This record gives sequence, C-alpha cells and structure tokens, in this order.
Amino acid sequence: MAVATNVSRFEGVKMAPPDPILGVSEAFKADTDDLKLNLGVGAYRTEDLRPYVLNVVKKAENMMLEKGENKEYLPIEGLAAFIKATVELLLGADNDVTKQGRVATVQGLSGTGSLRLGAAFIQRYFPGTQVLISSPTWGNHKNIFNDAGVPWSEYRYYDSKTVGLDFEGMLADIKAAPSGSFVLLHGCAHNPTGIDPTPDQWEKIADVIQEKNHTTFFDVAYQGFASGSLDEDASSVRLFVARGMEVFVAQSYSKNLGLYAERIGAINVVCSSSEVANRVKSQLKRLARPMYSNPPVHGAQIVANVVGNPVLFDEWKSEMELMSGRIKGVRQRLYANLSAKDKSGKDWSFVLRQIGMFSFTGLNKAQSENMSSKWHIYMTKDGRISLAGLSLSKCEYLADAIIDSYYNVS
Ligand code: PLA
Repeated sequence: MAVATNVSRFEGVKMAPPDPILGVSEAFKADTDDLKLNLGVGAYRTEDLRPYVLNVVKKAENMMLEKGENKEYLPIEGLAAFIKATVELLLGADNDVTKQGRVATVQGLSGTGSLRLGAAFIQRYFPGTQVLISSPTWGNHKNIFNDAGVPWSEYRYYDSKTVGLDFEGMLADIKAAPSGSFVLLHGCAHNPTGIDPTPDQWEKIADVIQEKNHTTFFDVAYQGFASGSLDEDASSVRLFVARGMEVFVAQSYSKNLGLYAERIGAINVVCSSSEVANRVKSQLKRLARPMYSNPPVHGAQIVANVVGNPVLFDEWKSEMELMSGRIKGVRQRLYANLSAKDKSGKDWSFVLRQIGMFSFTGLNKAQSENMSSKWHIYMTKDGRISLAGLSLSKCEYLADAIIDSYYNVS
C-alpha cells in the first residue's frame, strides 16, 4: 500500500524566472503608487490608458450573434472564411500565388502559436538546420525555436552608435551562414528596435537570401502599426513573394485588431507549386493535431467578418490609422519633452525615426530598473518602452524619468 509522505515528487523542480515581458505586467499590478505606468507589454491603450476594443470587432461580434454561429469543432486547419481573408490581407486580394493555390495556410494560436507550428515543421523536415535571428529580437523567438528543437544563431541588426540598422553587418552575417539556413525577419515594425530596412535594403536582403538558398521566415505581428497602412506594412513579404521565393509567414491579429486574448493568427507557407503547398499543409495539420487538435473559432469569425466585409474592412483601416496616429502623437510629444528638458544637446530624434509600438531608448538594465524602482514606470530590461501604453499627459513625467535614469544611473 502506498504511504503518503510530505516529500514531493516535484522536489527537483526549480522556480522559473518571471517572463521578461509578461512578467513586467505582474510587477506593475503589484505596485500601488498612483503614478505607475506600464510600458512593458505591447498592448494598445486609449489616451486615458484603458484597453481598447475596436468598434469593428464589436460590430463583427454582433453580426455573429445575429447569425447564431455555433461552437462545433473547426477543421484542423481552421475556419475556411478566415483562411481566405488572412491570405488576402497578407498578399493582397488579387495576388497570383493564391490564385495558383500555392499558399499552405493553417490557422494558428496567434503569432506565437503560428511561429511555433512553423518551427515544428522546420524541426521535422530540416532537422539540425539553423534559424538566423536578429540581434536583438522579440524575447520569445529564442524560446520558441529552443522548445521546438531548432538551433539558432544571431545576425547583426542594431547599431547602438547610429541607433539605426547595421545593414552591412546584417548582410554579412546572412551571407556567412551555411547555405539553406532559415532567416527570421520581422515583416514590419521590428521589435524591439522600431527600425525597419528601407525598400532598397529589402531588395538587397532578398538578393543575399536567394543567392545563399536560404528560406525566409517572416514574423508579421504588427501589420498596420508601422505605417498605419495594412498594404504598405505587407510590402516586404509581397516583395519576396513577387520574386518567386518560398517563404514562411506567421501572422497575428493581437495588435492590429486588438484581439490579444482571442489567440488568432496563421502560419502561411508560400510554395513553388500547388502540389507542394497541399503536401506542406497536410503536414502542418499533422503537427497541429497532437498539440492542440484544432484552433478556437471566435477570433477567426471576427477576422473573417471584418476582413471579408468591405464596409467593416474600410472602417478597420480608419481605426488602424487612429491607433497608429495616437502612437505617432505620443512619439512627437515625448521627443519634444526630452529635447526641451535635456540641456546637454543629446540628439533624441531616434524616438521619431523608430516606428511601430515601441521605442528602444538605449537605457541599460540598471537604468531600466531605476525607471521602475524610482519612477514606477515599468518597461523591459532591454530598454524598450511600449508607446502604445503611453498617453500625451504622461510624456513629460516619462521624459523626466528617462533623463534621470540616463544621466544619474550608470
Ligand atoms: N512576434 C512579435 C515580433 C511580437 O512582438 C509578438 C508579441 C508576437 C510575435 C506574438 O504575439 P501574439 O502571440 O499575441 O500574436 N509581442 C508582445 C507580447 C506584444 C508578448 O511578448 O507576447 C510584446 O510585448 O513584445
């Protein structure tokens, strides 16, 4: 007979460190000071710093209620209307590759789950092949490929001296990697730096990737948030596809439709023929089935109803411009406050040049810690602040905190 003991079977389980991004929200919640500000996670807030549910999302949900949508299981690949809408949003409504049936698309658990499915596919079909990741990158990329058993290495991306793109370094590292590697690129609004290649630089990146027979893996988590235009922000992906390149693209609707908690996104693999695409899709489904069986329906219906409905689609574009416009506004105000308060002549204009939800401030770990411990401003330790969580009225306070941390903490 088994004897109950108070020695746990799990005695050897160590405490995991808090997540570098989502852990910031936990620390923010625990702070009781009225001045506190959460600039950690990239989640859009209104000017009075409240979460925002898009009007088009509310309208789509009403339509779904009226139609009386059911809760049956979806097919493993997801909702058909969603898949049609998501590819069109990515590649344009009238693109050749979908007409030719060359895109394998499977609905994923938002951007993260879609990246994870793509990574599992790479591990299964190209075991041991490395993925090149930008330095720096979104913190979770490394976890995703680690857990999928895909080795990775880094390519140079950010140049701290110019606070810009280390384009020569980037190209050299992609060139130096073994032929046939996978190259992870942020489709737009690079996280955390807010620095994207120019159209001309995208062409040159594509040249090197083609020359080396590498395969691109685009992470498109911010379509619409870089320029405010959904089409313009997909131009990097469209450029590669127009060149006839086979690419992976992970999409997320967390930010652009504000569907963070719905976990809705997709993994797309653009293939050289419809025949290959069919086989790739069958294998993506085979990977998904034992992981989570099939995806949730609610977010997929929202996306299908917004993107697939010309009236709501136009309304979404305006709301998208409104959100990205608000972020551009706080960018300008923050820059103005920093420049006015800092008498040293330091050039803060990088705040204006960076795009998307974030600003990469250049604050180091100790300085970022000072931002939270002294000023109650929560941010990631790599010096990133989410401007999507900032209001015009808080810019001055933030500028004071940044200047204090930058000059008084080493
Ligand atoms: N890819 C990039 C580059 C991201 O920044 C994020 C989210 C994702 C994918 C995945 O988002 P999803 O799974 O919700 O679609 N990055 C956030 C949140 C906004 C996070 O870390 O999960 C961030 O604050 O960096």
